[in-house]
Formats: sequence, structure tokens, C-alpha cells
Amino acid sequence: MAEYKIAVIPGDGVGLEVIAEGRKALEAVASVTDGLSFQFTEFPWGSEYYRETGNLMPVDGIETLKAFDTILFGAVGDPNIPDHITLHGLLLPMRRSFDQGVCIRPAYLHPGVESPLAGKKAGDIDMVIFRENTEGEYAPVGGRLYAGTAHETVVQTNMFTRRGTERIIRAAFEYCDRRNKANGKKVTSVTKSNAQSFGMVFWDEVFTEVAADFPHIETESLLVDRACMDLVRWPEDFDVMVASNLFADILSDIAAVVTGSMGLAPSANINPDHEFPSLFEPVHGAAFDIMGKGIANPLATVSAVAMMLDHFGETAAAERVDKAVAKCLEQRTILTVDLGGTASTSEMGDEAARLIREG
Ligand code: GGG
Repeated sequence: MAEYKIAVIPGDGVGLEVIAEGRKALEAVASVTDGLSFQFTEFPWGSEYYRETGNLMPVDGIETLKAFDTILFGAVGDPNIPDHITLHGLLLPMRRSFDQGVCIRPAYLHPGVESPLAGKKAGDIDMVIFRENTEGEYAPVGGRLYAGTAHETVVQTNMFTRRGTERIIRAAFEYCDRRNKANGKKVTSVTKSNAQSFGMVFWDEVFTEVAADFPHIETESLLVDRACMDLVRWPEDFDVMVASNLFADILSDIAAVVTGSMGLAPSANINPDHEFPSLFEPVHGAAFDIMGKGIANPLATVSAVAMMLDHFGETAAAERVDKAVAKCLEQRTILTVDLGGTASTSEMGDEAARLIREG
């Protein structure tokens, strides 16, 4: 009998809309799985909370979350608050405080979904991006001097530690080793080490060291500009990719759109030592252009829920949710506007929940 305590933070914008559907998916899978249950505690943190209190979350928010098995997160961002305030006030402190150094972002072209790239068939694009998630370009290291003067000076420092770099690269290789991909196993590392001659040269060195422990896995090192071009030209060539915090964020957005929609891309922010809660979220953000309209695609969140179940070791439940997502896409009857349909967020979430129960 497993009861998981889930902290739910819908956050902002469409986060509020899609998280309701993620909860429906969890309730649906619990209703058909003996001994599986969830206890949800919802926290109203985010931009509205900031307007009321001056903080995106309470000062003891991180301490509060430590009592939970996991976090289900929606999105953060507000049209009237600078993005660096919202991101650094809520999502990044959780990723860093809970040492969620391994971010996993799969991208798969499902049957029933059309890629914007010509001639791509279902299954042609099938990759998983490993994103270093606690340091790199996102490290809050830097400063601003002489603001507003002619010699205004700004420093923003990238931070690469051996622990963080080796951890994400090793996680990518171990995952690739386990992954059952038909046409060979390959890990692609993406840097810009011709220009970033300290941090990213170091990254390349660590990649070579870790790769030596996996001699049966093909390796490839690309500069980020080439990797972006190849993601559009030859996305089928990628298997597992590993990159720094910023680069992998950009690469995973490209991977999401070439597999049909930002609304399909899930993300797991993993604390590999299981010392703190991991966090599961859709890759997309608050989506100011469509928030409040009830038309956001909920399947990225439903797939994130499947990743959460897999992380708990609830493999059968995770597969059931993944299968429901695939069926929902393949049958093409109830789809949101990003996939060419007219369904609302909750209609598509209801359909996913129905398919989960149906099995
Ligand atoms: N659900 C993800 C989310 O809210 N994203 C907002 C965002 O700007 N994220 C930046 C990042 O993940 O690096």
C-alpha cells in the first residue's frame, strides 16, 4: 500500500489550468491501481502571492516542501512582473535547494501528431534531453556596478562544478544504456567550447572521461549552433543529448516543437539521491497569450505525471498513463487547438483520465 504525499504548486497562467488535469490523471490511475493513493496539498504560490506578500513563496516554503514525496508544478511567469523575478523567486530555488541536478526532457513524435518538419513519420523523432539543472548559466553569480552611469558594468558568471557536470553526463549515459532504442545507442554532448574556453572545455573533458566507462555507446560532441541546425534537419539522428542548463533548455524547446507541440513536452527535475523531493512539470511556461482561455494542452502535464510515477517505481501505473496519452493523440477525437482540434483543456484532460481508467 503506497500513499504518496504530493505538493501541488499550480503557479501562474496556464499552470493553473493544466495542473487540474494532472491531478485528474493521478486520481484516475489511483482508482484502477490496487494500493496506490495520493494525498494532495495545494500551495497558492506564484505571482498572485508575490503581489500580496512581496515574495513568490513564503520564507519557509522550501522547509515546508521537504515533508513531501514529490512536487507537481505548473508554470511561473506574469505579464506584469519581470521574468527574472518570478523564475528566481519560485522555480529555481526549488531546483537548487532540492539538488535537482538531473532534468530529463523526452521528445517523441507520436502517431496522430504532425511534425512541422516535412516527411517525418511517427516514431522517427525519439530523443531524450538531459539538462544540467542547478548551475551553469543559471547560477545566480554576478553583479551590477555603477548602474545608470557611462561605465555601468555587469558580470554574469557561468558555474560548472565537477560534481554537477559529471552527475548529469553520467545520468545521460546510464539512461542511454537502459534505453531500448532500435537503431543504436548514442549520447550527444552539446557545448560551445570553442568560445567558452573554461567551463565548456571542462565539460568536454568530463564528457570524454565519463564516456570511457561506456565504450559500447556511440558518442558525439556538437557545438550548440550545429546542434540546433541538426535538430531541425535530422532530428532522427539523436538518441540521448546532454547539455548545460541554458543550452538544454533551448534544445528541448526545439525538440518539443519538432515533435508537434510545446503542449506535449514533459519534464522531470530529479534529485538523484532521493534525499529531497523531485519536481515534475510541463516544459512550457505560463503562456501569457492563451492563459485564462481554457485551451492549453494538458498532455505535457499528464506525461509529467507519468514520469513522476516512474520515479516512484510505480512502473505499471506510469505505463498506463503513457499509453493513455498515446491513445488520446492517435485517436484524434478530442484535441486542443495546438494539435488542430477544438477541445478545451478540461475536455482533453477528461479524455486522458477516461483512457487511463479504461487501460
Ligand atoms: N513549467 C515550466 C515553467 O514555468 N517555465 C518557466 C520558465 O521560464 N522556465 C525556465 C526554465 O525552466 O529554465
